[in-house]
Amino acid sequence: MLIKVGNNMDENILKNIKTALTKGDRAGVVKLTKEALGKGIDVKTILEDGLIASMNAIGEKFKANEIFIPEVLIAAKAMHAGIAVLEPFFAASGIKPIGKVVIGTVKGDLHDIGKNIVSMMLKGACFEVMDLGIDVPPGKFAEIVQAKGADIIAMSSLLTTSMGAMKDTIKLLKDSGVRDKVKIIVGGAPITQSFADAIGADGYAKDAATAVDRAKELLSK
Ligand code: B1M
Repeated sequence: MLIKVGNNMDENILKNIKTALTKGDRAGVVKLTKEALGKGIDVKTILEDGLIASMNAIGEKFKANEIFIPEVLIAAKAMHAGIAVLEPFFAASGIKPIGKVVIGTVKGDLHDIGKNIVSMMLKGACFEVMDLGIDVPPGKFAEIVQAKGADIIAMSSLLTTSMGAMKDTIKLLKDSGVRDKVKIIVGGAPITQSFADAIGADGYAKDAATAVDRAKELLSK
């Protein structure tokens, strides 16, 4: 029943998905994703060559300052709508998440717009994401790693006053004996590579697209 993209009509649908996603046309992405399924294009191809390829292109444009936060957010929402159409078929297609990320804005900090973009882009790149929300105490990160396991902890901070909570979290993970079980990525406006190095994080990302790249790099190590 499943076929690979092999003809112009199929390629056109994937191209149209890309155009719709780039425009942030949520209804269009949903319609075209359903159409692609209806034409028998396999779920993995729609996901990888349609939705993920489009989101990667958005990430590159964002990094190059060709588009900005609002466009990324709108595209990410359209991407989610497309993924929601495919989700019921994932298990049958053998698509597995490429890794599990536990994300949160650290203790004392209520800013979540950037964190949510990072979260959405990670989901778009096929990571399983557990979002702990805002004002997340160090103990919560440690508890989740111990109880549920994770490949990556991703911490966001927007305030100079909350940056220290990242260091506290890493210390608690060490004290709890789980530091070596996870990779840690940090980011947010006041965070720098040298701060990340100083607190012993494994990676720093200046924006959401780079966070996806870092997460992939860390998993491949
Ligand atoms: Co706040 N705030 N705020 N605020 N706020 C800032 C951050 C501030 C720079 C404004 C200023 O003074 N110029 C300043 C911080 C100064 C500092 O410490 N250096 C500030 C302050 C002081 C405060 C309060 C203390 C104000 C007060 O009450 N006196 C207070 C603190 C509350 C608290 O958190 N405890 C406060 C409150 C708020 C609101 C609630 C009103 C609101 C937040 C709403 C929300 O998030 N739901 C708010 C907002 C909106 C802002 C500004 C205007 C915008 C932040 C934002 O969402 N940017 C901000 C000023 C500014 O940036 N112009 C400001 C857009 C977002 C997409 O960018 O979050 O940087 P950003 O995320 C980027 C990257 O940083 C990166 O990727 C994202 C996308 O590419 N990134 C990661 C983020 N997390 C990452 C994690 C990663 C990797 C990359 O890996 C894990």
